Amino acid sequence: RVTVAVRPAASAKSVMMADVEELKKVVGYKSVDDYVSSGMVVGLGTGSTAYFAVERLGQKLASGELKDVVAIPTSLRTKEQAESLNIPLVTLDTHPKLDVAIDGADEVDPALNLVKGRGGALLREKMVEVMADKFIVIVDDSKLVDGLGISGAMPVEVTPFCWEFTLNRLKQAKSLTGCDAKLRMADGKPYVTDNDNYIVDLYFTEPIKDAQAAATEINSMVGVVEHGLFLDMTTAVLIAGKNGVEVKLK
Ligand code: ABF
Repeated sequence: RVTVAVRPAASAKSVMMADVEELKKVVGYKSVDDYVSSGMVVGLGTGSTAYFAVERLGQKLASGELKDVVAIPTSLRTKEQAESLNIPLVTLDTHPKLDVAIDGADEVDPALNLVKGRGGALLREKMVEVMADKFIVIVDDSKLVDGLGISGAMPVEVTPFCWEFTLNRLKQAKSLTGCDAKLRMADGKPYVTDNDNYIVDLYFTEPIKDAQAAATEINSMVGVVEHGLFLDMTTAVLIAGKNGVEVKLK
């Protein structure tokens, strides 16, 4: 009797997931290959796409292809990944200027403005990325949107103190008409960021009309720490799709 082991056919979803992972890896690796040189100070983003940029940097330092690079992580989980790869880490305190920062995004609009923060790391990401001479965004093509705020949450990091007061002010904001606001939860409790703050996620039924006005109004609220609109910051977006990588320059 011969038993033939039959490998279960990969489901369409698992094939698709594998494809997306491959796309993330392609742009993650390319961002380091194209934009990181020896001697640079590099900002390391957070998320499953930025994960591959960190992996590539670790490889090139280990092989000696890159030398004398120091990096600033944008989250505790990126810090842990970088430490596991022996990437030398510094902070903004000693290195307030960076040559390049590389990070993922949740949404990219035609003007290369971004929504970021669904991974919960928006405050440290924005602090690091505004100080970089070049900010390189790495995405698969599912992140491209016609207008910001339509594919999911637009995160706002808020102080835990009177978070509900701040949530209600966000709901009533003139520039955020029609938005719903929800406290981000994890395991039945409020999600807590690396900075011990909470996140209020804003949800829109149509694209944010004036992202700059929205950013200004959100920033004017004292209980708000930071928000996920990354405007006029992008230098280049590397977009991985089935036909390869497209590079969009600001
Ligand atoms: C991080 O990357 C977050 O700002 C953003 O939410 C996330 C996107 O994650 P992924 O690359 O896993 O889609 O920068």
